[in-house]
Amino acid sequence: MDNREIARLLAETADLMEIAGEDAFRVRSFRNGAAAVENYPENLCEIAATNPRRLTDIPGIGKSLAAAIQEICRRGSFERRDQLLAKYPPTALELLKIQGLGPKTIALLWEHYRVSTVDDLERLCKEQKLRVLPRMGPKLEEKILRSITHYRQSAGRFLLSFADETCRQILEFLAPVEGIERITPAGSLRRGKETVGDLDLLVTGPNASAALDRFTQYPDIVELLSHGSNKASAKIGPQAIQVDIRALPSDSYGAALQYFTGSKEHNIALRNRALKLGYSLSEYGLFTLKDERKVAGRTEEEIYERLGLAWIPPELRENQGEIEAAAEGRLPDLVRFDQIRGDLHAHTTESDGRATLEEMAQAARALGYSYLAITDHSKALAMANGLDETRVIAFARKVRELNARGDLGIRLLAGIECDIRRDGTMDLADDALAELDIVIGSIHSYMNLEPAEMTDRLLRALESPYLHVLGHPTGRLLLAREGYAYDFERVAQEAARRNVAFEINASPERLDLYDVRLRAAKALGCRFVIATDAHHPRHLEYMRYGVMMARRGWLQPSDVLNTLSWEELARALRRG
Ligand code: DGT
Ligand code: CA
Ligand code: CA
Ligand code: ZN
Repeated sequence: MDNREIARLLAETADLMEIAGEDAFRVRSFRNGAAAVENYPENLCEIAATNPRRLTDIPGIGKSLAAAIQEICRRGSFERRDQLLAKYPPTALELLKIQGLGPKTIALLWEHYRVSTVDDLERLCKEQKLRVLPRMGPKLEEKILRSITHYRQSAGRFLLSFADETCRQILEFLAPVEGIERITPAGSLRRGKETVGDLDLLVTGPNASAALDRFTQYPDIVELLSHGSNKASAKIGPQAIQVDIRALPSDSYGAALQYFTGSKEHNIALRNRALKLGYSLSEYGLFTLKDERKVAGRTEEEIYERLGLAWIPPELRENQGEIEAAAEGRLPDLVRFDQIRGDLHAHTTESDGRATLEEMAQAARALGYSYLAITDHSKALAMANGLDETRVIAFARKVRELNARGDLGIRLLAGIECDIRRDGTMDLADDALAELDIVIGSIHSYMNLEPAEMTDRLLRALESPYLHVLGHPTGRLLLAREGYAYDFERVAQEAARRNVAFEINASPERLDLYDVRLRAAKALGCRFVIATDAHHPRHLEYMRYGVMMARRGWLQPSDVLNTLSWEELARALRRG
């Protein structure tokens, strides 16, 4: 059992404890324990087997959690969890994924109506049976129905980072097979879409079908769906993500890669263009209509070229004007990861990060960056130990001293992720903000305001002369929470006018902003920073996902401020 699975069981138990109305302190200790387990570098079951007393040495793991972990390693569950699952059906956990439905409400619905599934809940809302309960009304029923729709759209999809990591592990497992020329992920993963339905892998080489055979031996397979000489499909891991893997001859590899990369909409448009030019296009190649002669198929480039097009980067293949742009030679020169010179959003142990400033600096330097902005939370986030004015000023001084000492090997920027209050004012006084190199303003509370009020709140925030960046601008959490509602265009216009950049938050649960909004904001003259919101040195590597989003938004290096050197960036940040 790996740490992630142990963490999942602990977190799930915390959810059930919350539904059962247990002491908030105990619930939190389970949550913290789950986070500690997930981030721990060694396998906990090995420790439990060899030296169980070491478990309580792990910060966040006390005696009772250590006992729970030992029990989990022994038999896959533990007593407290079993008791709770006897009381509430496991489907009750699914209800927690419905936005706007907290554990207290779920407990109440269970008490009154024995609601335990999403379908039950939907029926009750439609029959207007929620509004008769205390503190509930028609508005809540409406909101829950909307959330259920969103939940169903998300069901069966996975975060890009999860799909990417799963793919990496499979590729590693297949690496020893000999006689393979290439294995490439296609589908939505190759296009860098923020959520992925299933994985599509393509293999070519004289021994490609042996890769399929080996794939069926992958240790994490929970269900083998099919296995032939050209294709194998299986569901993998506790989340049962589906993987389709295809073996292909080299002379049609490009055609297959093009076809299985999609998107479906892009393919349909491309096929129509082929027909107009006298060709048929399929996963086997590009053929003349007249005598079915194959004219391209080995590489993607030769297919696009035959169709009079520049090669189109996968991130653009959504049939959003990329084919026209490729025909007219005006595809954007998309920003690349190797052009990123620094990260502009990172947390440390000063607030809710897990590493010290020095550790974060070292990790950023290892990535080859020339600067890193430390942007811990401000005081409104008391739970995260946010900084007040006094601490901000002391922190800015410390950063200046560290930079002056000159032995970090990287330039640190003193920053803050300043909370935007309900009324749109900044959580910190101007004289403290003035001490900082970079100020990100973010919303972390009152996310359900009416759109007009939320728009005013953001416009007011943009008035602050110290604000440089609007952090995670939609507030969405992928597969969990929709962004808050406001007039995006008005806010983007005002951000452009006041020279406040939009963040592309690269954290895999956020990826915020995203393609459509990026293009809209760019058209209005906005500029962007790509930043990871790292709470751990490892998270700095999420930058790649942020760059994918930027590319999906057609952004060029000149649109992205952290492609600049620190000196240029400092000038660009200065408020105009
Ligand atoms: P996903 O898995 O839902 O995140 O999205 P995709 O884009 O990976 O879709 P998937 O796995 O169903 O299919 C992979 C690619 O295969 C898709 O992007 C385009 C191609 N494809 C699948 N079905 C069709 C189809 O009916 N027509 C065309 N033209 N292409 C298709
Ligand atoms: Ca797919
Ligand atoms: Ca597929
Ligand atoms: Zn934030």
